[in-house]
Amino acid sequence: MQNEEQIFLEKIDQEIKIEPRDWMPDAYRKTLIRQMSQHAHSEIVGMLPEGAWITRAPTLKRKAILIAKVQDEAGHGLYLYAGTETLNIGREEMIDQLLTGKAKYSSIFNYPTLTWADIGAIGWLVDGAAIMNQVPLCRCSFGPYSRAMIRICKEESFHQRQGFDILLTLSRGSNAQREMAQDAINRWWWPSVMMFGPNDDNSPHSAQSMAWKIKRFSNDELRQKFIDMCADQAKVLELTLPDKKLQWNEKRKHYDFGEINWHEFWNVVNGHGPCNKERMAARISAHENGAWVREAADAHAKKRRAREQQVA
Ligand code: BYC
Repeated sequence: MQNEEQIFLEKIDQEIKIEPRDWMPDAYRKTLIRQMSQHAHSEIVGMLPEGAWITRAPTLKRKAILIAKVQDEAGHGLYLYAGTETLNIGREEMIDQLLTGKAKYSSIFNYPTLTWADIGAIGWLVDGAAIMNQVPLCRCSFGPYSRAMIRICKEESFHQRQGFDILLTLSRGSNAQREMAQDAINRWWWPSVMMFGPNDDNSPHSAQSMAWKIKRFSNDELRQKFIDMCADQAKVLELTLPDKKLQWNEKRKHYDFGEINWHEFWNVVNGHGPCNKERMAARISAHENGAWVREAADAHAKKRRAREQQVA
């Protein structure tokens, strides 16, 4: 084994972070670029379904909270793009990969937000799933990713609390509000369970990513933790999860659950979900309408560089 590779593996073994200037195998770099950029894209596309409710939030307080949450997601996208850039890929290339459909973003953001209760369900379930997946990423072997995740997770836990609070308020409200909350949970439950990705047997990247300590738990391990957490929290909400097979298994000390519809999952991942086209069209339009901002920022940077050169 080459010396550089040996040093890299020893660092992984001893939980020493890999930093951008350290030697790393090309496949490690590529895996991180893939996962981190897809994660960044998910944060940015994830602003769309919730952003649609900013103008329709039921109170001023709920509106202010939702605006803050959506802004947090923009911030998460930016830390993650900046972290990915340390791996030697430019922001423009990453954005191009998203807009041309070469890079993925999370399947969950291809579902519509039909009622205000969906904002509660997204906060409770989608942010809940995100936290379950992302807290272990704070211990990821790549320094910039792990550090970005520490801040992101702090904000995500506030997001989950606000979602739970919306659902609790609706659940304790009128019959119509309670029904709206239940309907949102019915629609968001299975897509949230799918967010963790394919079963371990069908996850081509998991084994290597776990060996490199990028991922700390497998897709199925995280999915099980999420289901266990939600099954208990649903009791507090006095609402139900739409799975007749959901049942505590005393032997496994986990909840058993029903079959996941993998056909639906892959259909959404491959671009045929209810909102894939709408989401991409919104991002393409935002990118085109933002061209003048990029041009102005470039012109400003060029002017500043020229001034600095004159002074030097
Ligand atoms: N959607 O071998 P696998 C958030 C793809 S939360 C679409 O298991 P890996 C937010 C996968 O990319 C959401 N595609 O892959 C929350 C791969 O395809 P490629 C974002 C999926 O990478 C609230 C193929 O299936 N979070 O941001 O080891 C508000 C095989 O999968 C999905 C993250 O990205 C999916 N659900 O594991 C706002 C967390 N699942 O790349 C925002 C970081 C799998 O070969 N990412 N695929 O073409 C991860 O932890 C991992 O990348 C995954 C997948 C667990 C998602």
